[in-house]
Amino acid sequence: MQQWQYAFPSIPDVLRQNRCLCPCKPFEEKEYYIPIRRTSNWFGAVAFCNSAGMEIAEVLNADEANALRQVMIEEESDDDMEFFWIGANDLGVQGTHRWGLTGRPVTYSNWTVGEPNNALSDDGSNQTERCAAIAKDTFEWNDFQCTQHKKFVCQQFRDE
Ligand SMILES: [Ca+2]
Repeated sequence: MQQWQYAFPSIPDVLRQNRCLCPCKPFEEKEYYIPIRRTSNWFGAVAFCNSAGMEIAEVLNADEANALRQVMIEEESDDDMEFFWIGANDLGVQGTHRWGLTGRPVTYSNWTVGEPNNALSDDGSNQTERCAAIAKDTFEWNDFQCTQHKKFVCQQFRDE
């Protein structure tokens, strides 16, 4: 599995500033893409989507959730337990989830019961879970340590 290595230490600072760095068009039709055979930590996923002219995926309502579900169903995989990074995170203020680099608050969500639990890592690094991923089998969300490597979902607006 090819892994995307990318140092992007400024993202938490950017998120704390709560600025919109991406095209902020929440009501336009968009498409989701899952880069084939590529995994990354959450920061690298953001960077990869941006480098491809896209953004880390936002899921703003039930219609978008259904669209993302279709893309995930079509994604070939041997592991039904896979998770895919999406843009939701609480890197800026713990417990307050926002989308990617747009800073939009997370209003629609589909957290698994008991999530996000902001769990503490067991590797002694003192990291907690600040970045969200969506499950391939249930389409429910869970928060994970942002440094974990997972597949991820980008989005692109159709008129661009
Ligand atoms: Ca969690």
